[in-house]
Amino acid sequence: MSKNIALITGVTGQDGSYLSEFLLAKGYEVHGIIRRSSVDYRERIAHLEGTPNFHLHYADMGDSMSLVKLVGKVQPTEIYNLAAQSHVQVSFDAPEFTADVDAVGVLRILEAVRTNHLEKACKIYQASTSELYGKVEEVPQNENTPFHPYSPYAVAKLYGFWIIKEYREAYNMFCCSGILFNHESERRGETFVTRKITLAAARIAQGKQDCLYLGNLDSLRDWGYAKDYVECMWLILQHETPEDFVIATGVQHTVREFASLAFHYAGIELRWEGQGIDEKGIVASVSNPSLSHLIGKTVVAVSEAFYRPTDVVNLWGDPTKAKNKLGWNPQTTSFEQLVQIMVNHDMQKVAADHVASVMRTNLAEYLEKGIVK
Ligand code: NAP
Ligand code: F7E
Repeated sequence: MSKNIALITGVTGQDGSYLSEFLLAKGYEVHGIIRRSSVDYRERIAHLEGTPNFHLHYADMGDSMSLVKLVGKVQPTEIYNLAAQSHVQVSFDAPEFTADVDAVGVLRILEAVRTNHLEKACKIYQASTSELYGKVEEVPQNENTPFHPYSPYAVAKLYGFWIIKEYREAYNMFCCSGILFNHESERRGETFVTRKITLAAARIAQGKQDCLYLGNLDSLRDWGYAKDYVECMWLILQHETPEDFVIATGVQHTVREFASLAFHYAGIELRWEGQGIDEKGIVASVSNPSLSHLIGKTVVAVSEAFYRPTDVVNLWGDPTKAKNKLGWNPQTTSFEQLVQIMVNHDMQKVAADHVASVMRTNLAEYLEKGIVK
């Protein structure tokens, strides 16, 4: 039997790290694309480095030649194109870079496969997004809902979606898009709203932060667990025909609800007062007497800095097709479990960071006093 060889772009990201674990456990040879950085950015995959079937290569989504050479060298049977400038708000500040990586980057991958004559040998998964629905035209959204992208990120991803479809039809390639709704985890980037909230709740509960500043609290999202979603990426490529799928939980919550629950798991009950820019989350009660000094304090406030020029405010996915055709269970991890996993992780992380910083301070003092040489 021929070997399964996966090439993952975006391997250092949230999804890339979970997908690598998933494919390695299935016996795949996994190759990942990394790019050079002046700081260590491989935290999410550090535990996989040294694993015999796990290989990293330098390349860049903006560098066609590097992609052509790498695809030729690795001869993948499946490519998972996860690399992207994935932050919607950042795409307003760096729209051209976002378009180059998130739109033209998809074309570069497709052409790298064609240049190496692997059209029939290699399947391609494209990391598409619910952001395509943007200024939504119906709720909930399914595979037939019209697109209305509402940010430079979404417009770039729309190109990626259509170029995948075009190559499928023009060259008969097995390439598909997973239209994934927001999926989060303890590995989520710290500037996305969920992780920003869970880290802040942990810091506030441990006296390391006074207040969390957020943008639009009314925004609605369909949040799932990233670990559950990478299975779907694989299932999409194992389906007998190349098709696009919506991947979502089918359950919707506001940013405010996410924050209330995250603070709850950190031992703090919030009450909300005021409207719009003046809205505040105030501590109503605490589960532990050691936190009683927080009662009556404002721990969440709104800042215009986190409003977007255009914001997508009503995402709600209908995963019926993925459920029926792929046999995927959208409810593996509930919203409550997801928030709890993230808060528990960040409570431990903040405590560990504190211990490490005390140790660093002590070490500096000991070095100064000559106790440690
Ligand atoms: P992420 O954590 O931001 O990871 C993005 C990955 O892309 C990182 O590995 C990053 O590398 C890499 N990358 C960025 N620019 C690159 C370039 N020029 N060349 C090579 N690699 C580059 O994103 P994620 O949450 O895992 O999401 C994975 C994919 O799914 C993305 O395409 C995202 O747009 C899409 N998506 C995500 C969600 C979600 O809710 N998470 C939902 C729908 C779609 P560095 O580590 O070097 O920066
Ligand atoms: O924002 C609102 C914000 O940045 C969610 C990416 O993975 O999912 C992600 O994009 C909502 C928005 O994710 C803050 O305005 C309020 O309405 O966590 P986010 P996103 O924009 O939905 C999609 C599916 C992707 O494809 C993307 O790659 O929360 N919000 N206050 C805030 N958002 C942030 N980041 N920070 C705030 O302070």
